[in-house]
Amino acid sequence: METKTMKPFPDNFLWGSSTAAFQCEGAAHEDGKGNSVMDVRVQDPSICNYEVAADHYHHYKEDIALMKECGLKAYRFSIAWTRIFPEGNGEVNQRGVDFYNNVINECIASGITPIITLYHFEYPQGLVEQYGGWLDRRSIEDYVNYCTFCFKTYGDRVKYWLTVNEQDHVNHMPFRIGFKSTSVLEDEKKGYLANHNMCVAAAYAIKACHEIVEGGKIGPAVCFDMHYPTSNKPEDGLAWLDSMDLRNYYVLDMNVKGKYNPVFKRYLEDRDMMPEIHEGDMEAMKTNKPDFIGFNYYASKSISAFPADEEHPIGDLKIKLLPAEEPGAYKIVKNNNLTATLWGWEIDNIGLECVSRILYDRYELPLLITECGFGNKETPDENGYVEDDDRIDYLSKHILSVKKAMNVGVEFIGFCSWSFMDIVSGHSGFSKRYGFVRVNREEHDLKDLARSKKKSFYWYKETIACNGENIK
Ligand code: BGP
Repeated sequence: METKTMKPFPDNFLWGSSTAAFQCEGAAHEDGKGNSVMDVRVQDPSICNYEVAADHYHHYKEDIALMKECGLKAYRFSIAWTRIFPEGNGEVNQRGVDFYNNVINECIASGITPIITLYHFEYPQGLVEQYGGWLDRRSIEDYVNYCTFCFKTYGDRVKYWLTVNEQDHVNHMPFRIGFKSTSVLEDEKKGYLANHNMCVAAAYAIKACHEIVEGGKIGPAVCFDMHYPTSNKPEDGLAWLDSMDLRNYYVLDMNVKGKYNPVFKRYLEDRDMMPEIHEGDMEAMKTNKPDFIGFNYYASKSISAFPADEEHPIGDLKIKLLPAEEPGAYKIVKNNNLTATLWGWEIDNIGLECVSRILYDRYELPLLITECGFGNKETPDENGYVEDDDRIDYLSKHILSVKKAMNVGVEFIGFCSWSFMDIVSGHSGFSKRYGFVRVNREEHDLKDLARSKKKSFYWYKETIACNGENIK
């Protein structure tokens, strides 16, 4: 809806930026850190691993000084669980504890609100080896113990917490849960068991946060792409409803409403993937709701009907990374109305406005955008300067969509871009860059890891300084 006037961003809006430990820290085997599933992941040799990353572990002071110079109000980062508990449980590693104390203190001294993700893909390999990790109920207790330790140790200074990053993506990627893929159907079944255990664990972590952290606020950080029906054919509309239930709502419905939405439940039962629900599980979710919804937004998807037939029977999941199409449910098709990044992610800021309204309507909780950004290949000039106009264009349009959603009543806590400096991409190594700050390294050549400000750094600084007045 258009309005004659536009509401400004509130004064306490958290202008932020994000990273994740395994993608930025490096020092993968330093100071007592244990292995996570990301460390032992078998990598495509053409892209870099996480050993050095952006070397934030050794550059954190410099990086936070740059955040201060940019005027960031918030820095969202994750704790690498295995720096604190190298095996996932048991002995605490004090050097890991100290590192995050230093990062938090540096943020606070710089006037930056820390927002901590407790679990961003880096599941302890030790727990996988001890009992199969998320596939076992013991994972619930170990996660809650780890979170409780973090709340007690850092909760005097950290008031914003995120339970699990992109749970949907973890569920569908066996390597992120720590098991070897067998058949897609078996993988999916395990993924939904892990999903259930994660939801129970998150509920008890929320409880612990509320009990331990004075004034603490905690929520999930889901991935929530906008989905549209490809056409006005009723079949596409129905497929869109299915994709929203099966891919977008199911985690949040468990987190916020304490229930399996009916379509998701029927889907799991019909495909023989329904996990066992123990007494008290759903009650724990229902009574320990998040305080806000954190979500990552990058792109939208166009959804078409995909009726099952002899050639494509129900359950014929062919796509291994993420089941992007499933006979009898839906498929994802190219949206000819949108342009895309070099990696095919369709750029759609209006989708962010739609998602914001959908989430706020359905869950009635304030929103925090935990990731939003533009990945690109970049060539700097001789001073390390990058003219990343595409990134500025992407971000200013997406922030405008936040402003428009806010203008019609959606409540936001803040906006965290992905990512503050260049870090290792989740799937595409160091050649896919997202930062406001360039890190001087290539895929396999570490160079000097020097930091240099890109054009977008100055643009974000100006945006924060005028509290988004320049976003029109
Ligand atoms: C999200 C993850 C991030 C980050 C981002 C960009 O899914 O939470 O960790 O990687 O996507 O993805 P990529 O790095 O693959 O471009």
